[in-house]
Amino acid sequence: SKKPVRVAVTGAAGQIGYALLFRIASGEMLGKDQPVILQLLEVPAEGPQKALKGVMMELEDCAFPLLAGMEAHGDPMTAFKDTDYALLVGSMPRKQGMERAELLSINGKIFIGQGKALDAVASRNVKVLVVGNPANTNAYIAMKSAPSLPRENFTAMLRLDHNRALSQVAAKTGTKVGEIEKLTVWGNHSPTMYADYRFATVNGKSVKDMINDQEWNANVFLPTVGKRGAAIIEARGLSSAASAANAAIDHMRDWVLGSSGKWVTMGVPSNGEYGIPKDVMFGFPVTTQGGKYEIVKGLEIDAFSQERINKTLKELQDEQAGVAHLL
Ligand code: NAX
Repeated sequence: SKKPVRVAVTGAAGQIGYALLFRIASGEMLGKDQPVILQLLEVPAEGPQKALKGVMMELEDCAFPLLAGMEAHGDPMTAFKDTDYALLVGSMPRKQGMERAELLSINGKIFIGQGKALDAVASRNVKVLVVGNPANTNAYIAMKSAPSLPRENFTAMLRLDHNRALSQVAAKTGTKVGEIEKLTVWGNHSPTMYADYRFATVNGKSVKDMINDQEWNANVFLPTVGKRGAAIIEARGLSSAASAANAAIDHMRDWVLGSSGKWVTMGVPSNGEYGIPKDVMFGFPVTTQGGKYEIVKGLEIDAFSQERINKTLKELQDEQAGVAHLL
C-alpha cells in the first residue's frame, strides 16, 4: 500500500473545513488508495481550537481506513511541517464597514506568515491551493513570501466559478455538465471574473453557436456567475461552503491525478501568457498531467473578451499594489 501523504488545511474548524475534511479523509481528493495525515490549523484562541477538536472527534468517528493520522495546530510553523499539500482556507472575512485596504492588509499579514512557514518547513514539492479570500492576492502574497519553493506550486481557487459557469451553460443549452468541455474562467475570483464559453463544446458541437445570444452572455450569464456567491448568501444566510469545498477537491484532484486532456480552470502565476504580466495570480484554462498543469495557449481573444480580461486584470493589479508595501 502507498505511503501516507501530509495534507495541511487551515481554517479547519470553519464552514468550508467542515465540508472538506471528511472528503479528503475518504480519499475523494487524492485517490481511494492514498492514505493521508491531516495537519489542521486554526487560530490559537480557545474557541476555535475547541471547535477543531470536535471536528477531529467526528473524523475519528467516521473510521476512515485512509486516515493515517491527524494533528491540531495553532501555529503554521508546526502545521506545515513536511506537508505535501496545503489548502489555505482560513482568512479574515470582510466585516461590515471594513475598507478593502484594511482587509487586504490583515490578510496580507496572515498569508505572509503562512508563506514564510511553508518556505521554512513544508515539503519542497508542496502543492498549495488558496481558497481564503481575496484568494488570488492571498496566493500571490504566499508565493512571494516563499522564495525557495517553486512559484508554480502556488495556486488560487477559480474552480467554484468554473463549476458555476458549467452548470449555467448546461441549463441554458439543455445539456449535461459532464458533456461540456473547454469552458474556462479568466482572472480574479471576484465578480470581475470572465467566464468564457466561446471555445466550449458539447459532443463536438459549439456551445457558442448553440446559445448564439451575446445579450444573454453579457447581461445574464456573466452577472449570474459573477454574483452567485452573493446570491447564495442571500438565500442561505451563509456563504457557499459545500460547493466551495467540492471545488477545492476538484482542483487538487485534477492537479495531482490529471485532467485526462480536459480543460479545467486554475488560478496560477502568469508567465506572460495572454499579455498577463508575470506573477499575476490569474485564472487560466489549464490541462493537468503528472502533477503539473499547463496553461492552454494560442486561444483567440476577441474585443469583448479583451475588455473583460483587462477589467479583471486591473482589479488584481490594484490588489497587488495594495499589498506591495507589505512584501
Ligand atoms: P469561516 O469563517 O466559517 O471559517 C474560517 C475559519 O478560518 C475560522 O474557523 C477561522 O477561525 C479560521 N481562520 C481565520 N484566520 C486563520 C488563520 N490565520 N489561520 C488559521 N485559521 C484561520 O469561513 P468559510 O465559510 O469556511 O470560508 C473560508 C474562506 O473561503 C473565506 O475567506 C471565504 O471568503 C473564502 N471563500 C472562497 C471561495 C473561492 O471560490 N475561492 C468561495 C467560498 C468562500 O467564500
